[in-house]
Amino acid sequence: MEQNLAEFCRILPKLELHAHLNGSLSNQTIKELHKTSGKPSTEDNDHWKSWEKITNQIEGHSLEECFQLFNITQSLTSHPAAVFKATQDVIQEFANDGVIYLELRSTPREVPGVMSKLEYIKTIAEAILNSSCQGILVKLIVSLDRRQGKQVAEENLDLVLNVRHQYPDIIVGTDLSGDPNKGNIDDYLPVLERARSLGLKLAVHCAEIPNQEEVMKILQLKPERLGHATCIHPEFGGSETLWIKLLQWEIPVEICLTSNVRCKTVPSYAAHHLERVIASKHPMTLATDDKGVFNTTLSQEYRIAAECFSLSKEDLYDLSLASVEYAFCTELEKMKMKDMFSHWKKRYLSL
Ligand code: 6MZ
Repeated sequence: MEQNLAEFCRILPKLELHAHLNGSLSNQTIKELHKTSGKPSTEDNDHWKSWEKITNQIEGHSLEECFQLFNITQSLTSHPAAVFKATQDVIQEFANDGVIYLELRSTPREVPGVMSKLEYIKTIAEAILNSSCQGILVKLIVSLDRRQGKQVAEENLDLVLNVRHQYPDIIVGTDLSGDPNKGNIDDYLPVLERARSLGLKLAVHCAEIPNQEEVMKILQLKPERLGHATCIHPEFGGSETLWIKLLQWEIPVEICLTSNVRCKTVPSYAAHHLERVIASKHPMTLATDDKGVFNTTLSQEYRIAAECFSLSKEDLYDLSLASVEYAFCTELEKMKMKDMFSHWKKRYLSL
């Protein structure tokens, strides 16, 4: 059964390990949330206009502009019903794109008088638990925002620890994210260590922009996964020492091609650090980061990787299958996914 590349990438079972909830909202979800938001329409319209204008810019935008876009979607997921709907819509959209395993991440957020941080996290977990979407397993990673300071990070971790026992199969890890130009990594290393000591897996945004000292500290933490890992190789603003450490410690990297190109942290797809990662056979997974903001899908990321780095369909299959090892789920869940991959291979890839 021969498919064209785009269709092959869509039906290929895939794992999405790096997706921020509020960056992943589709235009459809945003429109629907708008309609029911009940906010003064002028404010809503302004948000909507700048959203459409910026996400449609093919040539991309700066990291700073990206971070303004998150404020727009976050203004719509400002009460529990909207958070619930947003979560379920995102799950459905990933499933429609052939994603069989999704780790959604989101930063606890409160809206005074409307929603506490605890309600925010619980609402996402409930939306996952009650999703009627078939064929996709979903987990939650709670993000710590590097713009918010160490006290908020500690408070957010306490919150996670309080609520985790209610959702032991869903809340699996912690992420450090947020504008890489802001914050000091030293403030967050102790809280990440504490999260790990209490059984949470760590996914840490790393080297989205050059910062050799910070990157070394994150590598030394040895998180389970690194987000982006852009400026680690010496040709990408890192250094030989950092690159060697990354390879030596075999920390899997979450590669977000379109996100990096559109935020201009890499010059183009062809000049993306994925080439170095592939050449070194370093563990990695492809991810969307913010599929709404960057107007992409996971299957599109697979297709772009195949076209830019001459990957065959077998390579794409192997790449997707390898992601199972890096997922924050149980060994039994991994076994079931591997089983499902081998059935799929027999059907679609047997030569
Ligand atoms: C760093 C990012 C990011 O948490 O409200 N976020 N952090 N680098 C990126 N690369 C572009 N993309 C998204 O989702 C939005 C939040 O995710 C983080 C930012 O903190 C952003 O505010 P949630 O669901």
